[in-house]
Amino acid sequence: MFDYWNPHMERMPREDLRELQEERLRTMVRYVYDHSPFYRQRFNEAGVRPEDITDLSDLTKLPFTYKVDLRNTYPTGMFCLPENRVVRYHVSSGTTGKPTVVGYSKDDIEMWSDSLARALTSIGLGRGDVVQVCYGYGLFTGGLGLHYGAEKIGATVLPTGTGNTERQVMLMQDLGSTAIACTPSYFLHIAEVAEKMNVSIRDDTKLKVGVFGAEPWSDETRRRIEEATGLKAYDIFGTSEMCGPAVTECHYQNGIHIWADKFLVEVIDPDTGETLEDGERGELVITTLDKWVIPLIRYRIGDLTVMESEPCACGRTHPRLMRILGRTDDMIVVRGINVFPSQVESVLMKIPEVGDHYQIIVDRKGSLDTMAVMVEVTETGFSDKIGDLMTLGKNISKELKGVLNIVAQVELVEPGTIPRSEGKAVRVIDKRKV
Ligand code: DLL
Repeated sequence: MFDYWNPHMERMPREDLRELQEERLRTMVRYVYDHSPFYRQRFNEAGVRPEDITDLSDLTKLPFTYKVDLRNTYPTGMFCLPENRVVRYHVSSGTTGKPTVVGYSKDDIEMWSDSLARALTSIGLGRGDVVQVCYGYGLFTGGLGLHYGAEKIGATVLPTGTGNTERQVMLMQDLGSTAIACTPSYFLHIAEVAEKMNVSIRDDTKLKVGVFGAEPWSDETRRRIEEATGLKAYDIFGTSEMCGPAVTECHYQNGIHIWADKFLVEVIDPDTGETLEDGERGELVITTLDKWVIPLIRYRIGDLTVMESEPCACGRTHPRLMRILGRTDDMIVVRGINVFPSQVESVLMKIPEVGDHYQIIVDRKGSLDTMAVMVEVTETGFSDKIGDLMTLGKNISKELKGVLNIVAQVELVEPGTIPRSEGKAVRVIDKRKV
């Protein structure tokens, strides 16, 4: 049941993988130098020439690239192939400034689908599965990415996209979806709507696998989803710049397998740029080894993670990313203390009376930052005994203080109060920025 899509590549001995990476890196560095005025200028400024890069130890000679480079060269200034070789565009919105445009050649789409074919196979999907894709279709990479990956492995795709949640539940039942792909926050909403429709995901549908990502989520949320619905909930990661959703955990759920023949990953200290060791938390940097319209060279994705290079129990030899904590720019700084929404989520989801939805509101009173956490309480937890709720509020505040070392004002609200999302959930409202 848990097969390999490409056993030769997925189980390749580390030494051979390294050689393959080196060969591909040399080719890629020469390619971008010859095809992109942007990269040529960057390399020239850093005083590095393609022939200086012979093996992986030379990687750090190459300059970093950043999201702002894509913005500054909007729309197609970083493309290495002419536009008539581009078969698709995706555009990521971003909250400020110009969006980023990613172009794909036929080979780029093939590389992306192949990456997902390996990933989806590793979580037991294949022919006979019905994969309901409820990521957004369109400029966002989630919908079309999963769509092509699932078709490649011979599964049946149900391309419902986002929204119209009652109809999602009806089609899930009527067409027998066995897997669902969406943001974890949207899945929580779908489960809630199903319950209101008297549909039990566990008993009244064939769903067995969730492919959840595009936003940070915690192991505690995973546990809740699995316990409430009987699904196996897998983490999927990707960014529009690397292609889109591309890599997942395998059925051991022990880190995201990042295909080393396609993506060369480093984890660095975000402040100094120094390469970190396995097990150390830092910023993810990606060099693409098989992508031709917009190759990335030492691209600072901005997400914080921890890398593990030991082969996984499943036999795959590629490095693993041990959960993505969030982007450095998702981090909120409250009174000088760094807080990631995913840390708040981990604390909250351990408390049984707390529902699945929360929101963090940061503000400034005078010169002092304040942080409030709006927390939905479960139907059963929401007793009308004021005393119980006060105790719960105090407990949550104490737990948050213990982990984050910050005093947060906890506001308990009734189930259904916090707006639900169909895509990436809005976890933080930072009123200091308004
Ligand atoms: O979110 C691509 C995607 C679609 C991934 C569907 C997974 C599933 P962007 O919109 O460019 O692309 O956003 C990428 O989202 O840098 C992370 O900060 C965050 N992110 C994506 N997956 C995860 C995850 C898509 N599994 C940004 N855990 C990334 C935590 C994630 N954060």
